Amino acid sequence: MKFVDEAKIFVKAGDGGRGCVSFRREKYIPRGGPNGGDGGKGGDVIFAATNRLHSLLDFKFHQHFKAKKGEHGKGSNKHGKNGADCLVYVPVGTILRELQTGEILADLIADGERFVAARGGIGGLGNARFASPTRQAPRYAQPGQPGEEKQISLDLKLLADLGIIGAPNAGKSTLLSKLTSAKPKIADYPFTTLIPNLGVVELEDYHPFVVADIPGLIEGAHAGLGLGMRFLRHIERTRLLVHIIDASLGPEETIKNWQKINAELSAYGPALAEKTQVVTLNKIDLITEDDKLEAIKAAFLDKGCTVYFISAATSKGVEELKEALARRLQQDEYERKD
Ligand SMILES: Nc1nc2c(ncn2[C@@H]2O[C@H](COP(=O)(O)OP(=O)(O)OP(=O)(O)O)[C@@H](O)[C@H]2O)c(=O)[nH]1
Ligand SMILES: [Mg+2]
Repeated sequence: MKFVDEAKIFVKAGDGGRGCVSFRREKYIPRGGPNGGDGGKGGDVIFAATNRLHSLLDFKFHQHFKAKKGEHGKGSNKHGKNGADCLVYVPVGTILRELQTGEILADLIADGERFVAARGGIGGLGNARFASPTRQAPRYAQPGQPGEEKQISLDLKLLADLGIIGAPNAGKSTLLSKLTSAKPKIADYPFTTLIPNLGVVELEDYHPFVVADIPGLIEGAHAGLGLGMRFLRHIERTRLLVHIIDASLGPEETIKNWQKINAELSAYGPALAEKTQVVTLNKIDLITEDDKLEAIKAAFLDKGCTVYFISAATSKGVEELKEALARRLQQDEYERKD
């Protein structure tokens, strides 16, 4: 599947229909009054956010969106029909900006949320509207107004409650597959995940929450190494991060890896560096001596950090972690409401 998170498009709302100039012509009524109807309103271009889309891929192939024109007014006081709106579906999490100025027009964050990006022109009035005692046969009507047009940039930042970060091959996707019903690609080589994966955690007694698994980070990502930091934008809006580290490498390596990734997050900016992290040490099935685990735990405690131990492969510790994450997110929700 291709993943696209940026696009540029052009939108044009429908022009309003022209008002009509017309007069009643009937037998035995030699000089009928004006009866030109009004033009219809042009359609709007409306963006609608949907949970069914997760990428802006469609916009690579389709960049022009036009709503229909309003119909012109007709004789016998018939008004033109309004032009149909043009509905453009985008994934939840899409930010719309005016291309030239960069000004944010809308940030669609809820399923079903809508935004009118370009308004259709109103229809012109027909000559019937201009009749007055002194001007009984007006020979003019209004033109319709043009529909708005804009160049818009679309910028997708996925919305997830929880982001899973870590080095390549640490087990991020395996954890996602154990926490949710998502089926991401899992393999024993770095950069298996090339695009973000999303899943939903459903636990009794807790609100469901969305988890995002992104491609692995490596030292130098801020300078463009590996897949770089291109995908970090998709966890910018999370409330909590799970930082997963392969613990089978021993205490020193584990701490070092953790710090390297944190340095990359800091290079990206404070938004991610300051997010709360749940440090999760994975692959404990590969560690046979208990004292090794203790040493790792102590090393992290030394840094002021409590850790979770899991084996994403065997599921050991995964249920406990899942519940802890659900609890923290719920707590965070309550604190926000206070
Ligand atoms: N022994 C063991 N292997 C694991 C565990 N978790 C994941 N693995 C293996 O580690 C390899 C990498 O797992 P992934 O889940 O693809 O890792 P990732 O962090 O998503 O990797 P990228 O997408 O490349 O960044 C796979 O071969 C997994 O089967 C674990 O708890 N124990
Ligand atoms: Mg992966």
